[in-house]
Amino acid sequence: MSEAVEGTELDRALALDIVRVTEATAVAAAQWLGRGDEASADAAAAAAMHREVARLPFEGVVVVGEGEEGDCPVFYLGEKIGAGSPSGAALDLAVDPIEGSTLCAKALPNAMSVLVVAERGSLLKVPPIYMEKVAVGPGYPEGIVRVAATPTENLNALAKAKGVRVQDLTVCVLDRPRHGYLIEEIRTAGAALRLIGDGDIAGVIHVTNPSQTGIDMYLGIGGAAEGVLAAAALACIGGQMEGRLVALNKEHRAWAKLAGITDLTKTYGLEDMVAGDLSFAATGITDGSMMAGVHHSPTTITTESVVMRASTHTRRWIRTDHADPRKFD
Ligand code: VTB
Repeated sequence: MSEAVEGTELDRALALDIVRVTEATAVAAAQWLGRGDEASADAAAAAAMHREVARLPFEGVVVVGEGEEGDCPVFYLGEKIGAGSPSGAALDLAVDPIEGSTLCAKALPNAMSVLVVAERGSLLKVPPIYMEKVAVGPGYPEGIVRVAATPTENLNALAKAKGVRVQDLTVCVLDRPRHGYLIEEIRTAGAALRLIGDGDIAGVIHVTNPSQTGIDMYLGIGGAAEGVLAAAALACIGGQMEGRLVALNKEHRAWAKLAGITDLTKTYGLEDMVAGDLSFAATGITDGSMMAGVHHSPTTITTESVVMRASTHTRRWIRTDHADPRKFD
């Protein structure tokens, strides 16, 4: 990662500011917890995040957002947002007001609010399509897993590097019909599976700490936006990841073209997805293995967040008692 980041706009402006944003977003989302209404939860969270980001002292450009201009009211790709800065510094923004809307609507674990701010031009711009992903934690030889390799090849390589049997490895995969072949191959190879309903940013982050999470590898096809956000987290924590965009239909191909993606077979390494300094913030909406969710008492709302920085690998865990819940009204 770049070293000339001390004193940059990114350095000065942000760590706590961006946590305030994800906190307010999580609190807004939590009002819809367990209501079975993903759309209202998403709209409330996006509006809260938009309101808070608009107050920050930078000019941000949305590069990973909610969709194309005209398709979504806020956080469309290319939207400029922020209160501006005297130096005119511009930053890339990648947002996911609710990672795991279904988890929020069903009050299931691991829904969280995510915001990444990065040096201008450093984040891969992805259309709202899919990405095939493979990720492992830090400490392994470079290139140990590849998106072009078979799941069995990746498992064998990881087992060898870790000095264990494939049977001792656990792979996290989104539980989707499209992953039937993948699930079968992983089981045949002998590894265990952690099947998750949603939330593949958390799934990828879990590979960075296998002794605690029990997850050694992330595999499969999830959102492309979530892929870049997960890559941003790994840039802060360490670990390896590759991604390849997946267009399932004509509309996806058109979106990819609009985003300037000409080669859908290209493999993106971590540094193709996140090329400069960045800060990553996430706040739990529902209780999860990384953070607690939003909790209410009669006088206080409590949130738990993490904010991390790529250039320094600093990770701060922040528990906040919001003493005046009315400010979220
Ligand atoms: C995943 C998951 C997200 O989208 O990226 C998924 O991690 C991919 O899309 O939480 P499908 O649901 O179509 O499989 C989310 O569920 C967010 O919508």
